Amino acid sequence: MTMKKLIELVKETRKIALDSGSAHDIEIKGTADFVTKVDYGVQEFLRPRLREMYPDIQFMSEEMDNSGVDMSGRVWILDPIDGTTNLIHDYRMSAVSLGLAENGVPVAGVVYNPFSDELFSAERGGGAFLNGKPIRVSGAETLAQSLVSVGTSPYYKELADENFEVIKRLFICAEDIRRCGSAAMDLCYTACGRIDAYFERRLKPWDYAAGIAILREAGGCVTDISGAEPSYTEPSDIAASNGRVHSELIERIAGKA
Ligand code: LIP
Repeated sequence: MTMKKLIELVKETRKIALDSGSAHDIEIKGTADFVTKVDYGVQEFLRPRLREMYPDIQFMSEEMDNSGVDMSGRVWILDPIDGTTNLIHDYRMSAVSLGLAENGVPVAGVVYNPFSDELFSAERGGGAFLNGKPIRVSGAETLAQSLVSVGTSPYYKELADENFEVIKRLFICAEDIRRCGSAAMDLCYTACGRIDAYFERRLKPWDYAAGIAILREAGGCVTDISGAEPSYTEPSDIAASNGRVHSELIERIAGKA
């Protein structure tokens, strides 16, 4: 697989992603959970092209039935638009997030924000890049030195009390918190040192597969909130960091520090 070909293919989705008319052609999937004609357009642009370029790799995507996918092989894991609510509001913080999993873990990723024209990429053992330039996580040694991005699990309002208790604990001990609305961008911002840690519950594998490959190649650490490998078949509660603050992050989330 050549990353150059993959990057060029993902960048071709820019025209679809910036089509504001399609961004307002919306279906409601659930509480605060939407899909637009842009989501479908990006998915149906990439799906046949990836199959033609890499016929032996399976395909999993947010806006389709993935029940037949066998995670023991190689699988594309696509979020056609991560940050769909941001897209609908023209908040300009959304990304095409394409990960590649091999034997159940991410080994490559491309995350592209068409609004900023920033493309994050990584392949296992090859380093992580932003628009072709190498990126590394920050040097923050403690949460007190950190900017921490948080997610609010907006599709699961029943988690609000629990989530905001954790967010309050992180706010008290960190420099400050941020909330961008795209898990893939949060993981990539951690990879390039713009933020130092990230927490969000009940994310889906397509929200984080590509960003995990990129953040790990940039020297960071991503686990579920118990410290284990996230699932790539079920939703996971994600803790991500520059690695240096990861133990403290897990303890603060658990309320043990
Ligand atoms: C979104 C994530 C975001 C999270 C939302 C949703 P989507 O992905 O990127 O961080 O808070 O609940 O999961 O649904 O826009 O692809």
